[in-house]
Amino acid sequence: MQIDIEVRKTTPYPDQKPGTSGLRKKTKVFLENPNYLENFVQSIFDCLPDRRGATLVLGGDGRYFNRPALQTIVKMAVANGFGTLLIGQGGLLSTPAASHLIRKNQALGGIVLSASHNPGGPEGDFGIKYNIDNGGPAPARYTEAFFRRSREIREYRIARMADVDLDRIGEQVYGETTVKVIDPVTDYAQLMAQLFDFDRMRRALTSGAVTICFDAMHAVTGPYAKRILEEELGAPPGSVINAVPLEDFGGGHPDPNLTYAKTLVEKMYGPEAPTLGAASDGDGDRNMILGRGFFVTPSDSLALLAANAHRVPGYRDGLRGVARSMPTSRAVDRVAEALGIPCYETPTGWKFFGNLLDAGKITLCGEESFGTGSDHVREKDGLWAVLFWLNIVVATGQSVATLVREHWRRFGRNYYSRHDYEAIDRATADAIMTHLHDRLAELPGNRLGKFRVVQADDFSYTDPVDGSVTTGQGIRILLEPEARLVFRLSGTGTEGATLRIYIERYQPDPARLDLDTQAALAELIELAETLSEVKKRTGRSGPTVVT
Ligand code: VG1
Ligand code: CO
Repeated sequence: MQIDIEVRKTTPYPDQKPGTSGLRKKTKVFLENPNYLENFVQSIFDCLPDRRGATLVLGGDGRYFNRPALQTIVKMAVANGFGTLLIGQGGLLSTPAASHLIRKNQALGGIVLSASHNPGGPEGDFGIKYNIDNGGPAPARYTEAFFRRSREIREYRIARMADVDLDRIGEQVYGETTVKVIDPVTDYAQLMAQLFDFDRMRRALTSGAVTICFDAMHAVTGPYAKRILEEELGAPPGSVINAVPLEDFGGGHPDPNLTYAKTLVEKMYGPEAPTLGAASDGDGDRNMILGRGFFVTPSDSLALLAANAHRVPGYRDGLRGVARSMPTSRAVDRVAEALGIPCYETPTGWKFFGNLLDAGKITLCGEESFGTGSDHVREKDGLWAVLFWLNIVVATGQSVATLVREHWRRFGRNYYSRHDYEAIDRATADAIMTHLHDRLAELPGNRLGKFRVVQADDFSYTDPVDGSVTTGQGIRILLEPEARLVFRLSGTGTEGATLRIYIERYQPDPARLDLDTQAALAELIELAETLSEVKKRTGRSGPTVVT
């Protein structure tokens, strides 16, 4: 079939700068600005000289505008000479599944449509991110090139063709391009079966020795969790809740935390709580882990997975190393020390783990923002983390709470909390960061309450693999006795600016492992507020979100 290619004129936008995880904007920005999507997609394609004949993976989290946006991208990919397009049925692919498909099919890359945990719909958010051939988020050298291109773009290419049938599995040929609609779950489920002890997990779940509740929050992980937990591992029907992906996430906020995963949290703190409770976000890369009446912080989760990895078939041979983003608590550092393996500290965002994983320097990595992953893909992976926990629970026969408490007894506990001041105005946010910056030089050696400042800096990172340097990644204040304050601005928001304050304190005393987190951190929280003048400068009485 001969396909007509149209070259259409366009005018550039000044604001298509990818943030921590792709280009994320209000859905309206995509809907109301002519060619907003087309410009960015063509900018990506223009920066990929090898695209002719190459394979591109396409999918999204199913939010509002996912389908029409995919249709446009398919037509543009055809017009730009890609050889094969692999698309998840219904336009769905979780972020980790897309990462796996890119790797498995030696694709040039992939595009995932998602604004992650941000609400969707015409009043919500939409986003687009590009992943490179290792399956991971495009590193800065790519995103900077996309941005540069987007500011000078004058035309884009699109094929004149009917919409593809996104719901029918199979191949459709358009000129030189084969469009393959595939089951979004199968390959991912196979990968999980290679990593975990499915037989043992199946026995525990079908006998009822272990029970689980997984909240898919009406986002992309529903079909994945249904297939793996209920169909393959035999968890009773209904173990996966809110399992149908909806364009508006059922009116919810697909953010797996104590505030938004309400149904699950109520269940886990109620009389009928299952052994393990878990949730994932819009695009399936985040996870929250709960035991009966017990919440596991993401930082502790990473540390515990590292300490117990030898119990899981895929990691039986041990870990080469671990990594965490700078603001993530240092709980995993202690595990690495005990295991005698390196622990790397990277800037926020999964793209910084890619080189370490590719070079075989690390096996596990994670972030405080409910993200955990390993070298099985190049993204954080929500359902993978849940299966990892399930495997550990089944292998040890211990409850989630017992596992965590024993971990604290062995390593000490890193009390940890993040306070977000969301949607403050940009100028105020910048002024707070400048003010903190100005104080960096005078702080070391000073006393702050009962702490002494041992180091204060603006975090910068030199990638140990390619030597690239990333600066301005957040203000760190390291204290003695061991504690830490971190301040940074979010790179995923779509409204004003969000200041994140991360507060951490290490507690080795076995008698003080069961305190309330906010109470245990109260003095440090106050220090952080005084130091940054956040309340005075924003006029707010406190953070909008506490995790
Ligand atoms: C946030 C988190 C960060 C995470 C990023 C993408 O970024 O803090 O750890 O990698 O979201 O997660 P920021 O810049 O707003 O702090 V997701 O699930 O949106 O892909
Ligand atoms: Co996400």
